[in-house]
Amino acid sequence: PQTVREVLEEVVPKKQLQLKQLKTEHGQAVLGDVKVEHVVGGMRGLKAMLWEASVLDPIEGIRFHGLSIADCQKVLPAAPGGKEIIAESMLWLLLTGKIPTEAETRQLSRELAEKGELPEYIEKLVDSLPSTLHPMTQLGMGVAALNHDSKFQQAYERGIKKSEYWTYALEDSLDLLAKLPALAARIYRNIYNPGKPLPKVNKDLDLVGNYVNMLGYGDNHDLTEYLRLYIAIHGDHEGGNASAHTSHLVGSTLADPYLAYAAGLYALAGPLHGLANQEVLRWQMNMQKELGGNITHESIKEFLWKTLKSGQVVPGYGHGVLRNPDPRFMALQQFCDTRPELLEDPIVQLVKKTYEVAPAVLKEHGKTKNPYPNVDAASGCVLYHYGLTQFKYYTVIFGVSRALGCLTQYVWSRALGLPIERPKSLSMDAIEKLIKQ
Ligand code: AMX
Repeated sequence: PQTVREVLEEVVPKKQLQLKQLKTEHGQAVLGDVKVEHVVGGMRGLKAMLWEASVLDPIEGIRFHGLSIADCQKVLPAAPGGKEIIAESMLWLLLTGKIPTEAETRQLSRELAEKGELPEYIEKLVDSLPSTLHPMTQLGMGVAALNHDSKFQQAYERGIKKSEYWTYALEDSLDLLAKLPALAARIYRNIYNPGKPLPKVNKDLDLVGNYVNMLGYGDNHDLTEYLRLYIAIHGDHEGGNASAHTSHLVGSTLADPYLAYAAGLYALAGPLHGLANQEVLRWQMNMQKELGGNITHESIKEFLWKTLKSGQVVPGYGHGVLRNPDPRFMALQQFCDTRPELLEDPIVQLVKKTYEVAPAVLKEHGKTKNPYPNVDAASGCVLYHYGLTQFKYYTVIFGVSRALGCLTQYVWSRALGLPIERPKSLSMDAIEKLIKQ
């Protein structure tokens, strides 16, 4: 089997050539207009970023190097004894555009497990934080502090050539990914099970297998499989979403991968983005409490209107790009559909029933451009069913996953020698002046 480095050594020169040709032959080609509504409207729909690993179609949803989630479920290797895609096979696809063999996937799992223990100073740092500090804040702090050992930063200080950046970026990215389960699990342990011993990283397990084991649910095969799927499909959602874009911007300054990804995590921690993950379940449980035994389409509809009329958004619905139900939502629902014990769970049922009602209500409400569920509508209820009931922690799991995409692009941005990001901003007066010209 080849290593991921060897495959990248082959792929990088081809992509470098492709970019060179794009710049020299088509540098002046027009991809769209910049309108005032773009400048004042969060740049929605503006084609202004290069992002290699995935492209999002508004109707079809995400494709990773051209592969849909269903394609990935068919071709990407699973863990021994499992069926779902694992983080390592998704990472390999995102990084290289190629499908790893089973042996290559296992080799990558072992490499990550061998690098998986946390340095002592990180353990001390995380253990010193108050358990009342939000787990996402803690995760970002731990990730940023891991840059103490950044190979990219050390090499930059030594004075390496630009063409070598990506190799150090890759080493940091693999080191960081390897340590994320131990970091995220330690935060969970400290907040929710203080004093409970943490297992060591098991060299024979895949990344998510180890994560679930360190969270304390290692004997729950179904939860492990769910989190494998969850972490693989949350990994990348093209470049313009807030976490990916933030990490890309910070990386473009040549801040190391740890700092770039920590920055992305803090974008993910906003309620309109990854924190919707925790908000959905809180909202659905309030709904459950308020409706009591009276859970009907009509009563859910009333609850939805109550949320909307109070000026709040319906968490888990709407999207900046998608205009259809999110295929990640559908994949997580399919996971439930094959497991009767999940289908019998009241909170899983409530999420399903809400989906039967919410799009029509949101259409009638008439504001959101996408009345359909995004991935966050589905993800929490299954975690809750399996006993992972602390929903303040849910965005951390999303954060562990998003490293796959953010770090992939960090490596590619350095391999392609992309410049520091510096778009032009305008004041309202300056916009008016331009319009008059
Ligand atoms: N409930 C109520 N109103 C909504 C809505 C929802 N779920 N989604 C959008 N709207 C409203 C917006 O607030 C906006 O109202 P305004 O004109 O008064 O400001 C209007 O509809 C138009 O918004 P849009 O163009 O359809 O969406 P957007 O691109 O500006 O924002 C998103 C996208 C996801 C932030 C928004 O749909 C939202 O707030 N959803 C709920 C939170 C959520 O689920 N976030 C997770 C997204 C996925 C992820 O990143 N993890």
